[in-house]
Amino acid sequence: MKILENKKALILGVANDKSIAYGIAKVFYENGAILGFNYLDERIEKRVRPIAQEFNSDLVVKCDVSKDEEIKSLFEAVKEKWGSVDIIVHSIAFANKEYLKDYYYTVDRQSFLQAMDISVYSFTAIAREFLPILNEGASLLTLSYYGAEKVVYNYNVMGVAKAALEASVKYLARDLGEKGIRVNCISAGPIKTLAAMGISDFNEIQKISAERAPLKRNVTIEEVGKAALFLCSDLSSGITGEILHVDAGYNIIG
Ligand code: N5H
Repeated sequence: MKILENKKALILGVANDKSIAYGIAKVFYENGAILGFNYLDERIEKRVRPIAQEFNSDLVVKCDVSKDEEIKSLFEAVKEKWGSVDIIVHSIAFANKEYLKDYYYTVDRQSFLQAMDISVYSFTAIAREFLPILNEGASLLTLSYYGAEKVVYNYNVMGVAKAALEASVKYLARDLGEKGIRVNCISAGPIKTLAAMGISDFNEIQKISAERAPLKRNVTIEEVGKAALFLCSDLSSGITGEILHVDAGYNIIG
């Protein structure tokens, strides 16, 4: 019997096979999970459909998490197909690229709210929407980054958003604990994903992280996937509200 045998896992935020969500999906699939995916628009759909096929999934639904009605229609599609859910992975974030450089304070109201809406509020909105069909022992997982805890140059509004996301993990863990639902977060080291592409100095940040980290390297999406397997399975039944660093140890260095 595999660790996630017969568990229904909704994976939100696969953009391509470099995505952290892809690494998580792969490990979950290898461990027996039944998978479902979302996509933002037609451009992403073209990449997600073949990935869903690779993992034998027939649940692929359009969902732009900034729209209440699309969260609702995702819920309806999942309810219709599966009836209930065991795992939801939220690997979604967005911030206007304009403000991922220079000074944090330059951010305008609209860009601040958009980063908070897509990167923070969506996790809470999804938790609430899916609550009626979450099985006893269900797990919710989201992704963060060290810039939530300490100032990382250029991370700016995303750092503020991730700090709020990590706080919401703890509040959700309290809210849903009495229902036997766990809520956790992985704080991953820098990984070259589509979202990270085009970010100025990304290669430099990866280089510095690898030099400073105890393991002297960066982490892979498969390693994040393995930690996600732990946090979303019975192996971690006593853990909730946790922010688990999967960063080759980078965060412990002063
Ligand atoms: C210190 C750093 C580097 C600077 C900041 C990077 C922030 C990245 C996160 C956000 C989510 C990136 C983002 O929204 C980019 C968009 O403005 C433009 N890109 C897109 O629209 C692409 C096509 C789509 C796929 O992106 C999204 N988001 O939908 C942090 C790095 C060292 C670590 C890192 C990269 C952290 C992180 O949060 O991802």
